[in-house]
Amino acid sequence: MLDPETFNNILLEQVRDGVYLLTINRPKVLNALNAQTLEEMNNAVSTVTADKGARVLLITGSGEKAFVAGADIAHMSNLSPLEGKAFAEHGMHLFRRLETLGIPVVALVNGYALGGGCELAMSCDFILASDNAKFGQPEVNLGVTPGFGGTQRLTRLVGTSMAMELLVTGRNMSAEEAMQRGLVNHVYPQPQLLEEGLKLASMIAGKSGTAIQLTKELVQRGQDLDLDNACIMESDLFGLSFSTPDRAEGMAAFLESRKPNFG
Ligand code: CO8
Repeated sequence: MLDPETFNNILLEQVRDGVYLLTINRPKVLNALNAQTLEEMNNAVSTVTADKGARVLLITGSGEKAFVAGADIAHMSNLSPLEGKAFAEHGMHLFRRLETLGIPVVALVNGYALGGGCELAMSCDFILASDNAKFGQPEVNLGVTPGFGGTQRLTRLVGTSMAMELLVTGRNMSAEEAMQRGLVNHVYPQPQLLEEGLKLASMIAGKSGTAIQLTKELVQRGQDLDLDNACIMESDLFGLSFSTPDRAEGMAAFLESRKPNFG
């Protein structure tokens, strides 16, 4: 556990070599995100970034009921329009940071992922869910729009018409439906979710960190480019990967019929 004194609303642990687990820890309000929680998450991301041995960041919620049930409605109910905009920008900045972090970020969605919770999960590289997870953007019920990227990321993930249905009805999706629609990669029984997440994280942590970093950059940046330019970028970073110690180790290991040790 890292500096437990520093955080009130989250926990950050290095659970295995190179594998960090960030737990949003406000179970009494179903892990709702207020400004302090966003700030603590931002600081946690800085801690992880500063560790050159970090390989994977897992994000989950405390308890068995919720990942994150949204932005904190009590907090938002007192905000002026400009404060609301600043709060949205705070979340946007953090979520974009997760999306562009040099290591994979995996959401372990262990219950409700609504509003800002669904938006947080969608800003991770991919989502593993427990069988009791529920996803939705219920902001229409509160008289506001999504504000942490929900209209944009949901549309990119499930397509315009399905995103519109979900956004204008505010209905929840089960974990199974979310998987069918491409939002979730795998669904596990609730008690197995963390263990499955750790297993996957350990597998990723054994691969080449530099290759993963460049791959993530290609996938993230390539989405906003036309195919010609995206493929040029891929050739460039492929070439760049030849300058790394991981390339020397990975190819030598193959030729010597042994497992690579990427350190
Ligand atoms: N914010 C604050 N408190 C919450 C939230 C939340 N999002 N969700 C739940 N809580 C609290 C409840 O008020 C309750 O507190 P208390 O025990 O003091 O009454 C406690 O958590 C337990 O919740 P419930 O009793 O309601 O539990 P249920 O099992 O009956 O229901 C639900 C669970 C269905 C998840 C229900 O709590 C619910 O509908 N929550 C709100 C979901 C929601 O609308 N989320 C979207 C919020 S808006 C948003 O996220 C916008 C993001 C962009 C922000 C942009 C910034 C401007």
